[in-house]
Amino acid sequence: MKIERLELRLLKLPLVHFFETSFGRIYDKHFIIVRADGDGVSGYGECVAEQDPYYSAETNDTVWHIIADFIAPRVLGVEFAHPRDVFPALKPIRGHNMAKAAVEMAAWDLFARVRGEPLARTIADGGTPRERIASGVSIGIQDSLDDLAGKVAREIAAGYQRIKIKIKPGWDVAAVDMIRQRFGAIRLMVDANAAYTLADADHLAELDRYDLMMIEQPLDYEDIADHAALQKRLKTAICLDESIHSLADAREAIGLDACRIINIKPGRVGGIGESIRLHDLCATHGIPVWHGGMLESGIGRAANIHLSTLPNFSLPGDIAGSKRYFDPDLIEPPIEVAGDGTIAVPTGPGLGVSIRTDRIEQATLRSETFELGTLKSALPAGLNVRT
Ligand code: OSB
Ligand code: MG
Repeated sequence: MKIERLELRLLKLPLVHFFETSFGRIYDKHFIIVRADGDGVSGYGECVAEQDPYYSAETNDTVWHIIADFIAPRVLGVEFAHPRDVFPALKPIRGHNMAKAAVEMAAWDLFARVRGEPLARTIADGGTPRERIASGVSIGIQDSLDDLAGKVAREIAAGYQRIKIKIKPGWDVAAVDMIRQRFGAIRLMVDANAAYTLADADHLAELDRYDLMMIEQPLDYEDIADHAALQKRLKTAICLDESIHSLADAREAIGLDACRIINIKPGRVGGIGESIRLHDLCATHGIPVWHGGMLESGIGRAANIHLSTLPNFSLPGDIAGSKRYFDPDLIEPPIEVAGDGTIAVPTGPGLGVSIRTDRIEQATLRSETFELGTLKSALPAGLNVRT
């Protein structure tokens, strides 16, 4: 497989409903779509970086810079035997996992389309991918507990297999208590997006009364040691999201019992290849994983569905139906959740969904293409591509 041309687009799409985490509230999603052309077909990648460096250090602007100046020169015209080789080829570039993952995802889609098989089959690598995945929802912080109750009621009625709510200091125990009182023994979890410190351990331990599936990323986004100390004081399982940037982080966290569950987001760890390796590592250690979400359009959402077909994705993911996020979505047909809270894995080649290029065009704020020979910024003079 060879990528002959890369196109970057920065898109702005309005969200159906604002989304609020402990970082703040967004009404529109700004994100980058990558198109990789080669062998007469196109593969698509979606970047999960946001406008602000709040969930992670990367932003759309850093992604653009790193792809244009460092990733494009290392992948254009290079023969890859398999897309799993793309991330290792980018090793000289430190960090910037979301930028790497966006290009790598386009390479996986391209490769699977050239083979004429759905991405799930390429990912399964000889195994048999599941045909449907279990779907959960992530409900943002609301203006009132009544608003929250309304959202929970709607998502349960839609069939979702578990409810996750975002928490932060001042919006935590009372919200969980209200949900347990009104909705009983549903599968429930919370995500703090790093909003607490170890000094809040006693307060967080109040959540132990509510039989939560897990508490996601209570402490700092790079911390592992304090999570290990907190896990000792909680009955509820800790799940790490932000703190796991690599397999090495996961090995450390598992070794220290800093978490009992891991949320996998390809953008956070550098792509689908690294996600498969992380999934396998967790399986070896008896750590269940689930697929996280970053409010993706249907393009990124489809890739997440394909990856979630691996066996150790044994808990419902943050992969919900398109209509909760964008209406219309960038794909046709939209991703839909069945009454039993499952989503069918698309069966066409690659991502298996048809991409509405007209809607991409309409949402585009900025675009640029990169081709061998016409690279605006080749590697800085004197800097060799290390292989
Ligand atoms: O922490 O999982 C998170 C969205 C943006 C940034 C971080 C997170 C989230 C979500 C949304 O929880 C999940 C979704 O896509 O529905
Ligand atoms: Mg999270």
